[in-house]
Parts: sequence; C-alpha cells; structure tokens
Amino acid sequence: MVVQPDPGKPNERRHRSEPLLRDIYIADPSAHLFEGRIYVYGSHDIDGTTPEDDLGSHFEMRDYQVISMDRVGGEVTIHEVALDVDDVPWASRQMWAPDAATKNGRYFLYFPAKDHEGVFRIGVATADRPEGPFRAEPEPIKGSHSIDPAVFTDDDGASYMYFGGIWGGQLQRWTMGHYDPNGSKTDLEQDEQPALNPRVARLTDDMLEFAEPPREALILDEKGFPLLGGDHDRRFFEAAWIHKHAGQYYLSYSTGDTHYLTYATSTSPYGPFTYRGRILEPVQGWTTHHSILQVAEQWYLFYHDTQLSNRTHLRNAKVTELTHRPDGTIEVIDPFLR
Ligand code: FUB
Repeated sequence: MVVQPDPGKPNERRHRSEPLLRDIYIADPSAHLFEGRIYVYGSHDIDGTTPEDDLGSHFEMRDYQVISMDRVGGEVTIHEVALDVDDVPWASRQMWAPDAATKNGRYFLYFPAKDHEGVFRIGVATADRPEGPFRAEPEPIKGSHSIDPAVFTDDDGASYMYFGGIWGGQLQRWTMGHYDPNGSKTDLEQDEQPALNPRVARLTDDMLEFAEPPREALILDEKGFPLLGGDHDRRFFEAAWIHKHAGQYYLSYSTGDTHYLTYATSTSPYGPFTYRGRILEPVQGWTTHHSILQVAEQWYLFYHDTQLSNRTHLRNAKVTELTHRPDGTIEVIDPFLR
C-alpha cells in the first residue's frame, strides 16, 4: 500500500524535511545505531474505528515494524512485523511509542500497551537481531506504568529507563503509588504546584527489570524551582528522550498541549535537570515525539508530523540535522523552514 496525502486537505506550508517512508505510517521514532546501521523503532500508526478523544483512544496501534537505513538519506528498509499485540500475553491494545537497546549481542524492545484492565504498563521483548522478530516476556516490567519508555546506556554500561506521560498516558493516576481509575484525566489539576516529571530507573544487568524503584527525574527552572503544572510551555507532558553531549545529560520531551519539543540538562542521569529551551517548534499534527542520535560527527533529530495524512493519528517519521552550540544549548528547529 502506498500512502498518499489526502487531496482534499492540501498542505500549504512547505516542510523542512520529507517523510522517511510513504508505505506505512511510523511515528514516535526512536533511532539507534546498531551494527553500523540506523534502526528506527516507532509506533506503527493505523486507521482504526475508535473516535478521537483527549486521551488518545484513537491511537489504536497493534504491532511494531522496525525500519532501517545505512545512513541518513539512504534507502529505507521496512522490516517484517517485529512484535504483535496478540503475542504479548499481558497486553490488550494500544502499542504506543517504543524504544530499543542492545547488550551482549541481544536486542531489547521496550514498549507500552494497555493491559487487560486498561492500564498502561511497559513490557520488554528480546531478539537476536535489531529488527526482530521479538519475543515478549510474559509479564510487564514490575513497577512499570504509563507510557513512552526511552532507554539510555551510559558510558559505564549502566542502562536507565525514562518513562511517563500525562493525560492519556495516565501518569497523573499514579501519585498514590498505585493506579487510581478515578484519577484526573489530564494532569494534577494544580497549576501552582510542581508539575509531574518523567520517571527514571536503572535496569538490571539482564535488561529485563528495574534494578530500583523508579524515581522522578525533576525538571527545574533557571532559578532551581520545579516547573509548575500551569507552565504548559515548559512542563513535561510525554516523549522523554536522553542523550549525552560534552559530559551533560540532555533530557528532551514534548510539552503536549503546547506542542513543543523542549530540553533540560543535568550532570547526572537521575537529574535534577535544568530547563534550557526548545528544540523543535510545533509540527503539523497534535503530537510531537522524537529521538536524538549521533552518527559520526553529526547529530540528528528524528521526529514525526502528519504531512502525508493530515490526520492526528496517522503520522510519518522524518529526520533533520540538530546542532549543539559551543555553550551547550541546542539550536531551535522550525519544521517549516529549511
Ligand atoms: O503514539 C502514541 C502516543 O502519541 C505516544 O506514546 C505519545 O508520545 C504521542 O506521540
């Protein structure tokens, strides 16, 4: 199937980058360099039947298909289905944004999905090859909840998972240490109180469990105060990603309802992180979700928009160059400017 833009809704603004592929919809692209090749692990968007709502019920993804390329700009290979929801005993629906990692020649796919009670959990599946097929562990990771896992391996070999997302991602329903089905549908509903932050936990040596209880990766303003719930332009919403540059840990994330990709830095993988600015101005489409990858000397931002479909839940992956300035800040990217 070739995905064509909806002719009834022309995209009038010129985009900075073209979609990486047009055959299937891939969103939330998590890019990694494995075995000298770029592999991208994303959501495989489909057009389901569930009506659109504020909780993202219309994001009904059922499987993952890895894409790969030998270089940015090279031919993109779409691999066979890597993991299907029917092959995950604990999962019922909504295979959202995944990530991947490798250790000792094994590959690990980390993915959120709703369990049979409708609660988001995070699972792990293993494979011998970066593209899969992956075999899921029978249970979700103990202590995992919410969405958008991102796994970062530090120079000393320790791996950490960052995760969480508010609104449909349910993070606001875990403030008591357990899932509250009657909790807020959006956030803490306390604009003057500290906002929710992503969670971080080191992984066990076998990469299959948390080695410690997840903790908050605090995001502070320039004066050292927590970002507040009402600070929608800067506070964490979803899509955490970590990269390390010049000895600093960069936590980047989406501000959700204000549609920015922003970042904060720290000298520790646990934070606290200090807010530094924006990476990407709003793209076409509601969601914005990304990864940051260095290939040789060049850094890249993988992201998505809805250029091909003009529909919120049918997104296409893209890539563009990203630049760190000498002072450690990142040049802001306008998705509509070359
Ligand atoms: O793809 C489904 C959800 O949309 C992701 O988990 C969020 O980050 C947002 O991109």
